[in-house]
Amino acid sequence: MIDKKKYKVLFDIDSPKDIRNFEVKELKYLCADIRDYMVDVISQIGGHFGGGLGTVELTVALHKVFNTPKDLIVWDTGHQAYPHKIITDRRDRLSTIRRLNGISGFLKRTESEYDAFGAGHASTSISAALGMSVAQRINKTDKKVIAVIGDGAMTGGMAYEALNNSGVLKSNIIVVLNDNRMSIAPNVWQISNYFTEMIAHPEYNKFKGAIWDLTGKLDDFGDRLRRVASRLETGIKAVITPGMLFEALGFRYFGPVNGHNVSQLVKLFEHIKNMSGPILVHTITEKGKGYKPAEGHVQRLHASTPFDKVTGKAHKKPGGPASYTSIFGKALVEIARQNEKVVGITAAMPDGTGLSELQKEIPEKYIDVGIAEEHAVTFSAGLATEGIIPVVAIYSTFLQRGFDQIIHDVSLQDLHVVFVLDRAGLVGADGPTHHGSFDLSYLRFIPKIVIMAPKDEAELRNMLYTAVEYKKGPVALRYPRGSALGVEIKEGFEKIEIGKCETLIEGDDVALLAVGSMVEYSVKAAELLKDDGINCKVVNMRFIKPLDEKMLTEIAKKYSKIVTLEENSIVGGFGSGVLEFLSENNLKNDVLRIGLPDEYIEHGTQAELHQLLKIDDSGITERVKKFIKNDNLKHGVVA
Ligand SMILES: Cc1ncc(C[n+]2csc(CCOP(=O)(O)OP(=O)(O)O)c2C)c(N)n1
Repeated sequence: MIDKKKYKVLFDIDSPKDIRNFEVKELKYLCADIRDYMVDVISQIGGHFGGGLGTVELTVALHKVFNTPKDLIVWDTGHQAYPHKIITDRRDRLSTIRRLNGISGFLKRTESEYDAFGAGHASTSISAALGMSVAQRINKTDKKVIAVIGDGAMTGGMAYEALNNSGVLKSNIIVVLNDNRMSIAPNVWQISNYFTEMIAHPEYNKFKGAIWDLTGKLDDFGDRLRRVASRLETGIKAVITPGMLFEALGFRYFGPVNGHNVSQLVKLFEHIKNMSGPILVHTITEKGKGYKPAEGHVQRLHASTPFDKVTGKAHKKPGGPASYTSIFGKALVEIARQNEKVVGITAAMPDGTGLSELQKEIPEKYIDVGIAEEHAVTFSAGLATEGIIPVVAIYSTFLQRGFDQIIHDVSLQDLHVVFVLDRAGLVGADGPTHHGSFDLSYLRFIPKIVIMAPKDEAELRNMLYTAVEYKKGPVALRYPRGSALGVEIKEGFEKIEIGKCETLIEGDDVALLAVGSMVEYSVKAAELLKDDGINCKVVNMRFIKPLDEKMLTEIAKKYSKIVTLEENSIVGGFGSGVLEFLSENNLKNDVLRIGLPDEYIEHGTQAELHQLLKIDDSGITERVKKFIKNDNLKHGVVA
C-alpha cells in the first residue's frame, strides 16, 4: 500500500501542466518524490528500475520546459521512462506495470498521448524524432521534437544513420544523450572513452598542445582527431571539445552537463528550446541514482523482481530447475573448452543470454559487440570465413534486426554460424516488443538453414553440440524464456541426426506434432485426452527445418487428423511448413495449427498468456477435442 501523505508534491500533480506552474527551485521536491515513489512501487512488484532513477531530473526538466504532449518527447528503448509515466497520467497505475491488463513497461502510443513513439528495441529514437521533425516542416507546424537516447543505445548503428541524416537535413531536432556509461551490462561504447579522456583533461579546450598529445593516445579515433585537429590548426584556432564528433555530424553540442541538476537542466533547455537545426545535449547521469543499493548494483537493478527496499536484494524465489539460459551458458563453456575455434558473441546481453558464463570462464572467447545485432551477424560471418565457429546468442525478438544479414552475409555464402535464440515464444511481462513470436517464420524460408528447438535442457545441450559440429552452413537453435524442465543431464554431448524427429507417445486417433516448448504441453494434453478416450501420437519434431519428411509422410498416411503445435506465430511457422509439405505431396489431411495467433500479444505472465491463448495443456486438450469432433476445421484459428 502506498501512503500518499508521505510525498510532498507528487500527488498534487495531474499532468505536466501542473509542473509548469512550479518554481524551478521547487522541482527538487518533485524529483525526490518521484524517486521515492519508484522505489516504493517497484520494490513491491518488480520492473525496470536503475534507468528510471537516473532520468528523474531529466524527465522533470523536459516536461517543465517543453509543452508536452504537443511537443514530442521520443524515449529510446523505453525502460528508463517510468518517471515520464509517473508524471504523465499513469502515476496511479504504476503498480500495474508489466502485469496482465496493466500499463506497459515501455512506451506505447495507445497508452498515453504523452508517448510520442512506441519503444522497446534500442536505438530508434533519433530516427523517429527526425521523421517527426521533418513532418513539422511539411505540415507547417511548430512542435518541438526531442529524442532521449542512452549511451548503450548509441552503440546501435541506426543511431548514427539518424545523426548523419539529421545533419544533412538540418532539421530542428534536439537529441539528449543520457550518458550513464552503462548499458544493461557495462557499456562497450568506445566513444565514451573519448569523452572520459576529454572531460577528465583539466584544460582540454585551452591548450591545444595538451589536446594534441591526448588525441595521440587514443587508438583509432586518435588518428581521425589528429587529422581534424591539424586542419583546424591551419585555421584561426584549433579547439577540440568532447562534442566534436557531433559537431562534425552537423549538431550543435551542449555539454557535458550534470543530468541530476534539475535547475541547470531547465536553464539549458530554456536556452536551446527555440534554436534551429540539430542540437545535442550531453547529460551525465547515474543509473540507480539516489537509491543506495541500486547505485552499488546497477546491473542487477536494471530490471528486478520484487526486492527488499532497504537492502535492494531480490526476494528469494523458491528453488526450481535451472533456466534454459544458464544451461546454454554452461554448455557453451564446455564446448568451447573442447573446441578452440568456438567463440561466443552477444549484443550487449551477457547475463540475459547466459554468455556471462563464457565471459567469466574463458574471457578471450567472449565478445560483446554492443546493442548491434546487425553487426553481430555480419561480424560472425566474417569470423566464419576464417574457420572460427561463432555462437551468436541473441534473443529471438532482437535477431529480427539482423534479418538481411542472416540471408545476405551468412546463408548465401553457406557460412557456419550458430544462432542461439533465447526468449523464443512469449516472454511475459516485457510484452509485444519483446515476445519471440516470429523467428520460425522469418528463418524458415531461408534456403538450407537448419532450425531446431529442444524439448528440454538435455536436448538443448545436444542440439548446441550438433549445431557447432554441423559445419555446412547456418544453424539456429531456439528455446523459451525461463526455467527448463529439470530433467537429468548426462555428462558429455551426443549428436542428433539432422532432420530426425522422435516419437514420445504412440496413439491411433490423432497425431500431435510439437516443437520446443509445446512438446511438454502436448504430452500433458495427450494424457488428459486419454481420459476422454482419445489416443494421441505425440511427436517431438526437433527440427523445423529440415522437416522429417519420411515421418511426416507416414503420419499423413495413417492419421486423417494432424495437429501442429508451436510457440510462434501460426503464420509462416512450423505448422505452415507442415501444410506446405502435405499440399505439395497431395496429402489431404485435416490440420489444426496451434500456435500464436496472427496478432500482437500483450504482456502478462507466460502462464497467463498461454492460458488465454489456449496453447497450454488444457487449452490444447479443449481444442483437440473440438477438432476431433469436426467442430473446428478452420485451420489455425484460435478456437
Ligand atoms: C535492439 C535491442 N537489443 C537489446 C536490447 C536490450 N536492452 C534493453 S535496455 C539495454 C541497455 C540500454 O542502455 P542505455 O541505452 O544506455 O540505457 P540505460 O539503461 O543506461 O538508461 C539493452 C541492451 C534492446 N532493448 N533492444
